[in-house]
Amino acid sequence: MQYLRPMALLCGAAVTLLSCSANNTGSTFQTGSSGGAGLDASSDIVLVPEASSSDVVDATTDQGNVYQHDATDEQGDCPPQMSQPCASPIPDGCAAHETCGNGLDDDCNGQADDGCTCTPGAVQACFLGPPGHAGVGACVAGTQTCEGSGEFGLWGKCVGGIWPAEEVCDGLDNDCNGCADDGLCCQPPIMCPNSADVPEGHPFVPYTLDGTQWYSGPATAWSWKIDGGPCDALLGASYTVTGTTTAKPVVNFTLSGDYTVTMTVTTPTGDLTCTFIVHVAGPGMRVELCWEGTGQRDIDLHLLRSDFQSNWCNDTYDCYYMNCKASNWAMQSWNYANGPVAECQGGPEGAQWASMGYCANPRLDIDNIDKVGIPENINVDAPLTGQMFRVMVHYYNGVGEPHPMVNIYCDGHRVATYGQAPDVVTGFTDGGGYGCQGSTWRVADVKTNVSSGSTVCDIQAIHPPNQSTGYYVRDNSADYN
Ligand SMILES: [Ca+2]
Ligand SMILES: [Ca+2]
Ligand SMILES: [Ca+2]
Ligand SMILES: [Ca+2]
Repeated sequence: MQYLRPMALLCGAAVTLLSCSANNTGSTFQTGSSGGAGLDASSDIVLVPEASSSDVVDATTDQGNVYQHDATDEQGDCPPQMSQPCASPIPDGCAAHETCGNGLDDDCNGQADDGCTCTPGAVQACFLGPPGHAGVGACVAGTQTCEGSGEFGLWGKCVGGIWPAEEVCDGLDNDCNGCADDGLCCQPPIMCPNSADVPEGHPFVPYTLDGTQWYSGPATAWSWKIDGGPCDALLGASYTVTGTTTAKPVVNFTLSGDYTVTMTVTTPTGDLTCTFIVHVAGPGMRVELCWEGTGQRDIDLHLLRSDFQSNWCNDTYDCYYMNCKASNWAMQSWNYANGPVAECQGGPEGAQWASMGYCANPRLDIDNIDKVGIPENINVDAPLTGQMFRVMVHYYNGVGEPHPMVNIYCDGHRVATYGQAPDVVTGFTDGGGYGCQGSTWRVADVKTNVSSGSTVCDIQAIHPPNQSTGYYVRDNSADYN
């Protein structure tokens, strides 16, 4: 049950502060525009997650039989043993009503946890398909972010996963009914990988995608497409790839998260495609910042251990561009163990960390001053349990009003996102420069809970004083608060 594990982790992490389920009464929102379509709970419509109303009608037939008919129609001489239907397909498990807080589309209307309230900025694992098929076969959970500017929001679109699809001849269980290539008459020309079997990636560690593991026949061309997380959408791409037209491209990921990889190999008899997820996980807690106008605007990420109660831009306690890089390391010790050099030697200051012999903890891995399409991120590889950290974003230099976005990861899972459209930060207008002058955005407090080597986080957004909603943007203040 690869799907359930991260779900439990995220809910466990969020339950105290992010209100994973505690506030999901949903009563105010159950008549939302997208919910309550009155669909037959036993229909298979979510096999096409973004189904339009016309798709709904088409999909009410039994999918398993549809595939079987397709296969036999195409290949009349198919040996019976090669076109066997799934003996006991996993039931869809659709229910009459949505259940809040589980990230599933219980009522199979094409939206997970629709009508459920949540705390804006919270991120949870989700699945767009019949709940019974979550985590089965090729299916992989995605994530959804809680949207809204009020005290409570609604879950946004579930993205980044792999949903049930029509069964194709590729060695995988594409429709996630428990049987691979069921109902088809085929000898798979390609053996696509299950995402669960794809090795995990790590930031700054070159990652080779080897297409020959999955296709060994004649090929005239290869192409690869990679879709990443929220910052990739804003920046274009936070990773670099070499060899995208070869069988073995090498990816250098800089951020944590789930990356959807689509491989297409052109063969003499047509194109073959595999789609799978590469999970890239940095250890501990990671905070990433991205913004529009990289290259022209310099925006900086700051992280303070809350118990220090230091001002921002304090060169001893605040981890930021001034003191938290290999080239200028001058931090007061946070009493955390250093990380192995492999965790940072592939980064921008990798050679300098390598010469020091370790990756400091915390550290600013990427300080983007004037480069286009590069994020900024701070890592705490091995935080202590019960400790609190405050995240701040400072507009150092530039003109205009950028809309910065912050993502927080714990154990490689994105658990909070602030500033993503439609909930952008406003009033961040003053590129004020040195000493934390100009616009500053106090983003969130993150409390780390560490046990048995795993980190879960309780995260609380910071609002303006005496308010329970909104982003807290200040001007010309380096105060902790
Ligand atoms: Ca639903
Ligand atoms: Ca649900
Ligand atoms: Ca199947
Ligand atoms: Ca298949």
